[in-house]
Formats: sequence, C-alpha cells, structure tokens
Amino acid sequence: MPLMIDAAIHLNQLGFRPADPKRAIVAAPSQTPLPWTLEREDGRIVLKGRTEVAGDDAASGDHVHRIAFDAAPEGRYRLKVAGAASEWFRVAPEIYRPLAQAALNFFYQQRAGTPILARWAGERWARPAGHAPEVATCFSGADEAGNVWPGCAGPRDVTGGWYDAGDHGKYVVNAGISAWTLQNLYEAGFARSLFADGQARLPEAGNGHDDLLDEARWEVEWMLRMQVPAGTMLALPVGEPAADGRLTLERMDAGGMAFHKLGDRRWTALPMRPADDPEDRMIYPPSTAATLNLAAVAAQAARLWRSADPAFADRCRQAALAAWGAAQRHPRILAAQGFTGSGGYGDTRLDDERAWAAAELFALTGEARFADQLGAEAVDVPGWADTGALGTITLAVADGVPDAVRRDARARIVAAADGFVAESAQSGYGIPYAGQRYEWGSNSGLLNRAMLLGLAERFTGDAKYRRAALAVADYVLGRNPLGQSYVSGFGWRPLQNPHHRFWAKSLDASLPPPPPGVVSGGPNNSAMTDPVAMKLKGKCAPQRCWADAIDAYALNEVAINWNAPLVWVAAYLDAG
Ligand code: 9MR
Ligand code: CA
Repeated sequence: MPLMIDAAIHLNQLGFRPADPKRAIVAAPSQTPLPWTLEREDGRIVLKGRTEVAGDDAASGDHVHRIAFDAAPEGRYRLKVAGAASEWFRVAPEIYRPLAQAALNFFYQQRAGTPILARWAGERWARPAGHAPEVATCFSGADEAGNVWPGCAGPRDVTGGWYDAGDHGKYVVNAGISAWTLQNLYEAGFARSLFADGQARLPEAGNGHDDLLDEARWEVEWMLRMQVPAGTMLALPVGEPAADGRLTLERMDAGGMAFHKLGDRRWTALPMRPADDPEDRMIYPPSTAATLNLAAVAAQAARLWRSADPAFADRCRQAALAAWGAAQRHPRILAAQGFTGSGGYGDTRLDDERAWAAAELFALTGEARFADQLGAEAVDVPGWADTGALGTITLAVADGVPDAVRRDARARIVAAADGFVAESAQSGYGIPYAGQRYEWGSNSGLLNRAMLLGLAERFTGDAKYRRAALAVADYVLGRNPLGQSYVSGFGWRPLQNPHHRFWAKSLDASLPPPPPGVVSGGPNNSAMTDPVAMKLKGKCAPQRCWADAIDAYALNEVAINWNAPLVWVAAYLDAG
C-alpha cells in the first residue's frame, strides 16, 4: 500500500539560531508516533526520531504531534515526517537581525508629514509626504450621538507622528505604548549595537544619536504637539456617557491635557495614498487617558535624552509634569466615542495609565508624590488600554530606582512570566498562552508576553523564559495551524495583503505590497466585524480565525502598537 501523506509540518519559517531550541509541530490524525528525519541540503540525514503525540488541541482544532531537533548545527535543512516534507529552512546565528531591522523600518514607512524616500524605505515604497503640513481645528458641531461640540480657538499645527495603522489616524493613546516600547527596548539594552547611530535605515542615521531613540522621537515630538496649551478653556464631558452616548459637557481649564486624536472626518476608502487623502482632518477633544500617555512617554523620553539632548529632555520633562498635573485636576475625562472617520481608542479603566505615568515620573524625579501612586498589582499583558505593566517594567530596568522598588517590580514581572511558562505546557502549539480567546491584534498580545518573558530571563538568567519567548516568535513566523508567517517578507508563506491604504497592491497594481517586517494583527475570534471575518464566524478554531485579505480589517490590519513589540522581541532574540 502507498504511504498516506497526511501530515502538515509547521515551524518557524525564518529558521533557528544554533543555540536555541528547535521545535516543529505536526498536525496529523495518527494516534501513534510518526517517524521523522531532519535532512540537510546535501541529502544527509542529520537527526531522526519519532514524534511525540500531544493530542487534540482546541485552539488550533488540530491533533498535534511535536518534534524537537535542538541539536541541529548550522546549515540548511528540511524536515520529513511520514512522507511529507517541509520547505527548506536555516539554522544560522543571525536570523533575527534582519527581522528586527525591517520591523523597525515599518515606523519610518508610517511617518506622516514627511516624504518617504527610496533611500530609507526602498524604491517601491517611496511616496510623497502625506498631510504635510497638518494644520487642523477641533471638531465642532454635532457628533453621531447628537452631542454638540463648540470646538476650540484657532488651528493647531499637529504635523508629523506615525500613521496608526492601515488608516491615516493619529492617536495619542496608541502612540503611547508604541513609542514607549521602542524607548524601552533602548533602555533594556538588547539593541544598543543593532540600532546604534547609523545602523538603521532612517534619515537621522548618522546624527550622533541612537537610531531607535531617533525613531521613537519622531512620535514623541508629535505627542508634544498634541498637548493643550496652558490656560485653554474647553468644553469637555464630565461623568459617564448615557447609554445613548449623550454627554454632559462643561467648560474647564484643559491646559496640559492631550487631545485624544487627530483623524479624518469620515472614513476614507481603500486604496488611498496618504498624500491623496481628500477628507477634512479634525482634532478631537482631550481625554485623561491620552494625557496620562503623554505624561508617561514624555517622562521616559526626558530620562533617556537627558545627556544626549538636554534641551529636548527638558521640554519633555515640562510636558510630562504639566500633563500629570492636568490629569490630577481632571482624573476621569473619557474619550468621547461619538465620532466617525477614525478609531475610538476608548478606555474606561484609567488606574493602570495613572500607575504607569506615576512610575515614569518617579523614575524621572524620585519625588514622593509619584511614589505613592505606583500601584502594586499583578502584571497584566500590556496593550493600548492596559498600560500598568509598562510602568512596572520601567521601575524594573531604569537607573536610579530604589532597590526595594526595583526588586518588587522585577518579582511581579517574573511572577507573570511564570504564569506564561505554565500556559506553554497546556498549549498544543506550545505558545505561552493557553486561552481560547483571540483578541483583535492577538499577535501583539503574544509578542507582549514574549517581551515580559525576555525581561524575566534577563532578571533571573533562567533559560526557560527564553524558550517560552522563542515559542511566540516560532508561532508568529509559521509554527501555527495555518502554516502562515504573519510577517511580510519573512518566510515561505509571508503576510501579503494587510489592511492598509497604501500597501494595497491587491486593489491597485500601481501600489506596493507591504514592505518586509510588518506583522499582521492575527487571528481574532472575539470581534469578527469585517466582511471576511463575518464569513468565518462560528466556523474557525481560534487560531484559524484569520485570512490574508485586505478587507479583513479585524484580522489582518497592521499597527504601530503591534510592530513595536515585534521589534523588541526580534532584537531580544538576536541579542541572546
Ligand atoms: O487595536 C484596536 C483594538 O483593540 C480594538 O478592538 C479595535 C476596535 O475598536 O480597534 C483597534 O485599533 C484600530 C484603531 O481603532 C484604528 N486604527 C487601526 C487600529 C488597528 O485595527
Ligand atoms: Ca486602561
């Protein structure tokens, strides 16, 4: 009888570093172990064995077998299992370096208010500046919920920053975690040589400053522009919105707060070059969440730029202190949600933003008034609306934090990492997440777990944390039930059609595909709102609720807060 080929071999399509664990997952119905061989380019069998049957896995819907071939030395290989063969992959020391570099270049590609040059972006991705300059006024008139906004005096220059994602909105809340993550990577030290001045592809290369800090600064400068000038009176919502979205507006001194966002009055269609955006651009009312994001990131920047650029550091410090003061005066101004044309980024739990900002200001100033508000909660996976862990990380890594505070912060990070390691053992595909709920942008949740795991390795020296962090990279780069590399330009089955207005080749052949190094949001079984997701709804195992389609904005968008942890994790794995 001919051998039945009924095995799908899933592994990291980038390959493996020689010193790292090398694991593959085989989805196959067989209840008994299957023979496998690791074949080198020259045809030699380097390793062989039998799969370990792990069993049925709900997150993937697969019956899972595992293969470990950790001992494989440098070379080019493929795996064969029961007559099926994988594609060729490498075992080589520097596989994560090009990924980290490309992932950082995403931020240059997303810059607003400046031409994107072939020299830094690559010929296919060069484009004229979008929204240059960006001088906008505050939204006035009735919003979708019927609230009437008086607007505010005068146009403001809010040029610059990064476009958030596939849309052209710019949001202070999401800017916060994204810029923070790049700055934190600098501070954590995993990328000091990788992104030393002159190493990255960006216009500031060679300006005497670290390139990672330069890229983050592009966003921080924009966040500073989003700060409400001292003494500005604005009508802002007080209390909670009614069920129908109606708000009670009150005039108040909003000086020092941050405007929540800037974006198109109406959603624009795809495809759309940034420079062709025909819509009015509006500034939307300040929120306490945006204000605390500004306080946190500006305080972090003030610390990191202190010796390299004291004048900029001082500007950041003043902005951070003013923002903190404004957030104290107005502790619960929620982002109004009655506007169309841009994302909501509405967050109703602000204690985590407050603890984060307090941690950053404490690390900057050492003042007791911030020490009182640091928070001592268990560390949660960071996200744009869950920022408490960011403050804990800063307390764990920043210079000059008192020992007891640092020890406590490190212990809380390690405790969270222990939980993730424990989850790995329950996950069919071996990732440090055992749940069945895949959020919008689930890949970023996993990458943020990997960031915490990387820090735990750094604090303890225990390799089990690196193994669990590496499992996230393995999953994102191909060791998943779809056999998909969720990153453009990397792997034999890379992301090709993200939801993006400019990287929209599938809609307009004159536009480019995504540049290399961009990560898709990934499987989402919790808010399947786009047309592609709606068709999959109820029919996919959690890790299969995804499609590489440009219309799939809930599954396949790209975003600054998702690429930032990709840079972090790739740089960390490269440094290991
Ligand atoms: O990442 C955001 C996700 O957590 C939310 O569930 C979703 C719906 O509100 O919005 C996501 O953020 C989008 C933002 O609102 C607009 N730019 C694109 C972002 C990524 O899809
Ligand atoms: Ca929050």
